Amino acid sequence: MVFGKLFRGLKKTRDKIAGGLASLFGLRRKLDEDFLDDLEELLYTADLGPTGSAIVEELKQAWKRREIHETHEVPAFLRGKLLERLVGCEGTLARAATGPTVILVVGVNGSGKTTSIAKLARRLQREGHSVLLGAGDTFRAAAVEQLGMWAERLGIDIVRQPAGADPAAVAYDSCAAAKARGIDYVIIDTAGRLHTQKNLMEELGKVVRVIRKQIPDAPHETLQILDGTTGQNAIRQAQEFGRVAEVTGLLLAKMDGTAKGGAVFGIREMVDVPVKFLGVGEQIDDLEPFAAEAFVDAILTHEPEAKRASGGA
Ligand SMILES: Nc1nc2c(ncn2[C@@H]2O[C@H](COP(=O)(O)OP(=O)(O)OP(=O)(O)O)[C@@H](O)[C@H]2O)c(=O)[nH]1
Ligand SMILES: [Mg+2]
Repeated sequence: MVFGKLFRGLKKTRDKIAGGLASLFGLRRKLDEDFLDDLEELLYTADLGPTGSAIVEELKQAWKRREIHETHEVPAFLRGKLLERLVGCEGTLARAATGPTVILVVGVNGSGKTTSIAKLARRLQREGHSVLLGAGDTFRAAAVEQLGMWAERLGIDIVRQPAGADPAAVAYDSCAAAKARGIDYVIIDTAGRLHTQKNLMEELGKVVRVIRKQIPDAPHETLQILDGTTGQNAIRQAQEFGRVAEVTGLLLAKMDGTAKGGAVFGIREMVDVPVKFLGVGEQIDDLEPFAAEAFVDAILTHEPEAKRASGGA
């Protein structure tokens, strides 16, 4: 088990889940209906939603079939059931067969799009890839500036136009520049929008169409950035967005700022798009590719245990 950035970033969720479980086990050593009720309530408050109830029901059946007898067997059972639900979620990005890979980044206002783009760019850069950013949020001058600042800090190319320009034109130019310069990844920012804003959703459709004029099989990824602090509400946001845009992956930002990290399970269950990355802080390196085991361990490992395992630091 690794106690790195992800582990630190998920502290609030872990305090809720692992901390809650520890006190539950301290309180009740006997596995009975009361324990199961308390466990269900705990998982509910940790924002696991229907997933929590479903797992407790499975636990109840296992207990009735006498496969499980005591509370100390519960953590391993939970771990297995939680992992089962994350099958298919992994931190890998699609890659173009040849030429630039295009990643289009979408989401509602303030979800963490621009910051996450900078983090992704940094990650790809560290893996040895060349990256170009497209400042497709032409809605506000400040948005172009924000991306420009990150590009400068990272020393990577950015394609931009003055505020008010057509975002599709920026996307088109970005893809053209990436092809001409032999760039590996193009990441295109977009203005925040709600799925209900018909014109803005159509604008997104246009962005995709012009990207395809340059690179026919692009965008290779359309990443929707979700604000992790919204917990279960992120489910609806992803479902609704997914109905109007071809989202291929989810990035949950601001996971460090919430105890509602359990929402990942509901998202996985209710949205047919894999969680690919987690944002765990405001710094450039605070991005973690999603890994089911690391995630489950980071929310289930009670802190004193973690300290023992990591040498008491
Ligand atoms: N703590 C924390 N803050 C984050 C994370 N990701 C983004 N933020 C913060 O969230 C705020 C909004 O981030 P932006 O990247 O500007 O969000 P956006 O979706 O581009 O916003 P708009 O362009 O206005 O729609 C900023 O203050 C970021 O620093 C994260 O993983 N953790
Ligand atoms: Mg932005």
